Amino acid sequence: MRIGPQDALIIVDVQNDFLPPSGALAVPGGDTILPAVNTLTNLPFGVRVATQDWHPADHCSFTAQNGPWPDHCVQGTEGAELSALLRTNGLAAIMRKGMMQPVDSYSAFTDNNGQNPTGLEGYLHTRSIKRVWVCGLAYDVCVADTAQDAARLGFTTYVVEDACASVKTPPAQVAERLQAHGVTIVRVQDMTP
Ligand code: VGL
Ligand code: ZN
Repeated sequence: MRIGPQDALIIVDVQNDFLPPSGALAVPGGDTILPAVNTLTNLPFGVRVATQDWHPADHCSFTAQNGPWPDHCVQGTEGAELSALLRTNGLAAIMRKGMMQPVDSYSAFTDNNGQNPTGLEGYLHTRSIKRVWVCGLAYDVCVADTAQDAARLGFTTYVVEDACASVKTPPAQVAERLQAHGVTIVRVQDMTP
């Protein structure tokens, strides 16, 4: 598959708090995907964007608020920064999400109740993007929801599975769910000439 001007790369939440060994919500094997993600950034995408989970300190997803996750990616902290190992030079935009205290946002496109679009859809349309390629962390949470939304919004959608790592669901199970929504699962080697 040849990548060109109508292809967008979405790099999801490659942030210190999601990376072993010291991240607050470290995704097992999350650090091992960085070379694959960096390889993808070198391909001739029309648009490359990253997302950044960016929570207020009292966010509803945190255990102190009876949410499912430990404190992570608090706005302005080191843990919320994109990994220093991620190649960011080619990124056109960094889309922050999960900023509103009462609602979480796994997808790069909207929050978890399907309200409050981030504007990424319009941005990609304005840039004539037809196909979206998603990678990053965590495969079973924010990558999956981003890919599912991209497909629902009419983009031809791919997940690059060896450039993703899951927090708990086995990758094969995530792939099955995504394929049922029209997402195609590929590997980095399928995209490099
Ligand atoms: C994520 C859990 C909580 C993710 C974000 O980036 O997949 N997971 N917040
Ligand atoms: Zn989060």
